[in-house]
Amino acid sequence: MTYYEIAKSRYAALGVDTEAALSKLAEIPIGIHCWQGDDVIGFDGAGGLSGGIQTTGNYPVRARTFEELKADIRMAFSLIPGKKRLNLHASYAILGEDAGKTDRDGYTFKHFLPWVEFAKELGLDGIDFNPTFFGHPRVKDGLTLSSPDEGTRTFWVEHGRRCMEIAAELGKAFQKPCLVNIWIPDGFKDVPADRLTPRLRLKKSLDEILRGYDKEWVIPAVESKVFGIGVESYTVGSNEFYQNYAATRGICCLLDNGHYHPLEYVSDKIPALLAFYDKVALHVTRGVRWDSDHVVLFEDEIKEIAKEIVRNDATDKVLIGLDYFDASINRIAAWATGARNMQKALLYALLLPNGRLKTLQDEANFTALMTVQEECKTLPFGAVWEEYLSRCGVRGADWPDAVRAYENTLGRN
Ligand code: RNT
Ligand code: ZN
Repeated sequence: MTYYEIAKSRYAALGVDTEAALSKLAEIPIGIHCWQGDDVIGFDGAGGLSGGIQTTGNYPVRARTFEELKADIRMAFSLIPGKKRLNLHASYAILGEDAGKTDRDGYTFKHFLPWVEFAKELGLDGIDFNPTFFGHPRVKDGLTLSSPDEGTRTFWVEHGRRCMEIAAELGKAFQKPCLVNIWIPDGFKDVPADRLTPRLRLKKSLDEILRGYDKEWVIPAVESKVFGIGVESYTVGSNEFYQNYAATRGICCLLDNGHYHPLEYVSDKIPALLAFYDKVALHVTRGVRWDSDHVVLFEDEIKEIAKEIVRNDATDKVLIGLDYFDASINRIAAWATGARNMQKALLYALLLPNGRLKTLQDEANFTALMTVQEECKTLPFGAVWEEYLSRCGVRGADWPDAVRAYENTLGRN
């Protein structure tokens, strides 16, 4: 018997079908963020990061051009099993002859066509999209959609509207709806005098962005945040603001697990939102003491998040995307580690006797609920994971060797 066959029978004894788990896993798309490859810098030359998000580290060989980023994505994706989507920020526009002439309020689908071609070449499931409301000179006094300066506010509204149009085309190009996530950096470092008016302006701006969007191909989402570096005292787009906004406008909430107080868990928020929303979007990250965007590891909270997706039968309701950026290590290894861990967590959840565990809870058999869950932790999960990688044609534990070999061929610095 092979390692996998032994595992299969071990799981079968618990009533878990490993084959069903493997087929299900292969169907769950993961949105992989383009911005891990270049420290969230982008191509539109608008400037470095600003507004409460920060990349730390200066590991060499980051991708500096479209060609370099494509090569790195190709390499990273070859190490990631399963169904993949590419998550793009508007700042990765390929402006060509429009460079220096067209600003973010003038971007159109043509500036993203080279990305569509690339995603098709890689056989991806689709592209998700994000307006980029940061790292740009038109961010005025730290504000965008909530700015009291009407010229600034309308510039960013127009950017948002353009992005909705681009997203509709992206959706059509892949015949899969495109998730458009709105995150803005707006907030104040110190105690504000007025917490309401900026929120009213944000509400108005969002309404303007959402006016007449293509409901068939675009899934709009709003992402809240508790605080950012330099924006510690007040965040315009807070959790309560966006949850109410999304609920009243029939759009989606995006939960980033780095964006809450350390003892608030996104795994618990997923089922709370599933009770009211048809779809919930995620940014899976790992915050170390703050929203530090460390690489996702195979740790408890990511397992818990995956369990909430799987056992609530919500694999087509929860839109999974990754959002981390570590510039202190090889960026391809960062991409591959986090994306593989998301897949691992989903497989781990798919291999639990979820029906039986729910029954134990309903029967108030809390002793068995605890002991069965504990026993599951030492089942031969690794054998099923390795089987998955080999069926997907993706390298196993020696994958970092491939990254090192690739890195040695680059000669970028
Ligand atoms: C920032 C948000 C946001 C960004 C990306 C680049 O705190 O998490 O989602 O990380 O859009
Ligand atoms: Zn995020």
